Amino acid sequence: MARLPASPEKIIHEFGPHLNYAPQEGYPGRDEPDKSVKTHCCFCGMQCGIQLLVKNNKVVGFEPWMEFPFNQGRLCPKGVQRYLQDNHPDRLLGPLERAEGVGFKPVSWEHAMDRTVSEIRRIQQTYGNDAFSVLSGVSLTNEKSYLMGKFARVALKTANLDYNGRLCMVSAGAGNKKAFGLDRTSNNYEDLEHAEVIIVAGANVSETFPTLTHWIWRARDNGARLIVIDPRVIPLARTADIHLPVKPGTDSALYGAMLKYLADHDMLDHDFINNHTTNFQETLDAVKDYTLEWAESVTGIEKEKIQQAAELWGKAKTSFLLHARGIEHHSKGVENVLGCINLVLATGRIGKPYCGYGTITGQGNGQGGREHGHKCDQLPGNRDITNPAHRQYIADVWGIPEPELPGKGLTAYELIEAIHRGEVKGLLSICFNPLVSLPNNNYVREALEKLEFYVCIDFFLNETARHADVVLAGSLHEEEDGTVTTAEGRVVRIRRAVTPPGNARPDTDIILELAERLGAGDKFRYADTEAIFNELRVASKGGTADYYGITYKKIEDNMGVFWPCPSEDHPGTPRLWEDRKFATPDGKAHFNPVKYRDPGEVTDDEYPVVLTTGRVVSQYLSGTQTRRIGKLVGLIPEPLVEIHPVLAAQYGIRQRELVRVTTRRGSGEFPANIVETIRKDTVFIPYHWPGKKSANQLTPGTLDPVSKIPEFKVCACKLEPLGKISAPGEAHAFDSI
Ligand SMILES: Nc1nc2c(c(=O)[nH]1)N[C@H]1C(S)=C(S)[C@@H](COP(=O)(O)OP(=O)(O)OC[C@H]3O[C@@H](n4cnc5c(=O)[nH]c(N)nc54)[C@H](O)[C@@H]3O)O[C@H]1N2
Ligand SMILES: Nc1nc2c(c(=O)[nH]1)N[C@H]1C(S)=C(S)[C@@H](COP(=O)(O)OP(=O)(O)OC[C@H]3O[C@@H](n4cnc5c(=O)[nH]c(N)nc54)[C@H](O)[C@@H]3O)O[C@H]1N2
Ligand code: SF4
Ligand SMILES: [Mo]
Repeated sequence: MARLPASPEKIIHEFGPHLNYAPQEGYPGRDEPDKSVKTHCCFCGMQCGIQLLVKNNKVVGFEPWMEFPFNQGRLCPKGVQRYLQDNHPDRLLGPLERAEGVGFKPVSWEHAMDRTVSEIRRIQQTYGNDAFSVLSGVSLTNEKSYLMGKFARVALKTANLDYNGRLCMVSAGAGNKKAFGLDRTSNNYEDLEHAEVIIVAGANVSETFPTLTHWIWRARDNGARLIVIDPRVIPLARTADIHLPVKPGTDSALYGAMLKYLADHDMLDHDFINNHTTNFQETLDAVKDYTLEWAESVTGIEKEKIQQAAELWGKAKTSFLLHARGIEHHSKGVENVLGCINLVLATGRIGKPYCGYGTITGQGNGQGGREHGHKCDQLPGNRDITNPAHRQYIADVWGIPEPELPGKGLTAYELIEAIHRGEVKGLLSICFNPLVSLPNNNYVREALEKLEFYVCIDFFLNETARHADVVLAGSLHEEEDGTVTTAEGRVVRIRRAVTPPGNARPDTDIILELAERLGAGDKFRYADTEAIFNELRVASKGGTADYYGITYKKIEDNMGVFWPCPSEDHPGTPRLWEDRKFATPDGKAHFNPVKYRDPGEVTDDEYPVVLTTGRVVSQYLSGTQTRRIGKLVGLIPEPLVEIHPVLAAQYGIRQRELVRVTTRRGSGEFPANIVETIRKDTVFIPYHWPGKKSANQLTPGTLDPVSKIPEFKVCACKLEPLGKISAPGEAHAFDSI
């Protein structure tokens, strides 16, 4: 069969909307689907609208959902293949239990639940409640995210609950809260369209948020100037007006120097700074020595380019600054974010038409999932678990005495460290694959082996689940109703298209039954998913992430509602801060001083090359879902190490030669991809693969002191050519774990 073109627009135009449904050679007699269900893609934070085609309780294809305002039918290569997960032969069809000699054996739900609950009880009675921990994830809907927070605090009574957003949005969240008192992008993406200047910092939009590229192209068509800040000439940078190839780990020096330049050349919005912000002078003082020459010496970017970027940004009337993990996955992640926010506040261009700022949320429900309380320091509505008034409010909603509500627990990587030290003995994970996604994963593996009991809820046996004692077969995105919140802050409806196959069960049913068996059933009785959402609405009421006025009906009627939405007659808030009242206690936006400091690990004679890690367009996160879809595997079958020709020549590395990349944590072998699109001192490896192909064998467990995000984006490595040319796809993606 002919290979399909990668461009989704091309697919739709050339093949028509019935692409996956149209009878094809070799599949005669495929007839009309029973129904088409309007829902959203299960992958990234764009949450593109899609219609799933269902036949005999199976998803058999898709059609674009043209009316959904954000993507208007457009989908990326992952979006058009996502439906292939449903009937995948690896799908878990019932609970499993570890069995000596055979790996796992199927068991009944009764047995799996009994064993799980008795192990939880044993561990908590022996070592205390906090010795049993939970790791959750934000591919889960708002309802399930909320439920996991309540389940951990009310049914398990443990403080030790955290989530995979800890690897993702927490630096941005902490920075946004410091500056604005609230954690959401300021404007919806339609405001990109008429922005005069757009900065994209550490975000490979074309590969990681492909459908967002459309809004940037719309702006370009309208004459927008584009500044891309990335150590690589990413696809978006090819046509940028200015590309700043920053040395990984040095962004805050760049933003500091740009701020000083704006101040020195009086390109500031004095009225906005004086009336609506605090801390400007202290922030400026912090960068008083940050000349363009100094910034060039730290970041490796020519000073003329920094000056051009500052001039463009300083003189614009409208603008949008977007960033993602490239600046956030650092031990200075929060400082980098604040450096960007300082540039936005200095020019007052926020919360006005075509003037916006925001982090681009990564995971499908990365936005909603970071608001409703499955973070170790957070209660629903983005409330603070250490704030007595916030605790009392949530304890009342949950019907428990406030002192029974556990306090702040450990963050995700700290939890792994506590397991490694033997302090935490049990783990329940859902929607998280830490063995592939956490840094220094040889250390993570050692920790997993020390657990006395580990239970995992997933629909595939991911790499971490292979270390579990019990695996509970849960549900895919399209197997439960619910809501998610897109990267823009728009709360949308996920509609159930099919029910779980075989003996698999909806995640919600599994969590509710565990709560029942743990003796907390009276706090966990809901008629349906909407009832969970209605409780979440009340729990979020009055918090900064206020969903109280959002109902399922309102979402249906409007194709989504933007939070905050405090009352049922409130239309929702696509653009924040139009009234210039920020969510901080004093109502002002806060500048924050940022001094440059080195990353956690710098290069030296032994480890002379910078290593950074990230993504490719065809794979998603730890790859559990996308490494199972043939066409996506076909696009990029294995991770390649990107090396500049000059660096390759220095080591005598040839194209596709296997290269051993070694850091202080470990080493892996990757075929070389020699490209001119990367800095000469830096190599890049995508992280979606396990085992010997895992980038996270190499990355350090250094954390940002505030957000506790790991420093995935910079460490020091050495390179060694192995003399063997590897044919494309030869190194198998599923080798040992
Ligand atoms: N195809 C695909 N799309 C995805 C995902 C996926 O796994 N695959 N995951 C989703 C999720 S959860 C997330 S978080 C997002 C992530 O989206 P992005 O943040 O766009 O993705 P990354 O590839 O991790 O990193 C982005 C860029 O940061 C650059 N970078 C590295 N170090 C630095 C630095 O020090 N400074 C600067 N300025 N840039 C640097 C890298 O070269 C890279 O191009 O993508 C979402 N979308
Ligand atoms: N080196 C390096 N490491 C990184 C990054 C990087 O840039 N570089 N990026 C980091 C980032 S930004 C992120 S977000 C993390 C992501 O890391 P993870 O969260 O560990 O990655 P996922 O692949 O999403 O793992 C989620 C698991 O949840 C399952 N799942 C998905 N949806 C559902 C559901 O609805 N119900 C249930 N029960 N299970 C579900 C999937 O099958 C999968 O096994 O990785 C981080 N790790
Ligand atoms: S851009 Fe994101 S949400 Fe849209 S189709 Fe691609 S992976 Fe899915
Ligand atoms: Mo992420």
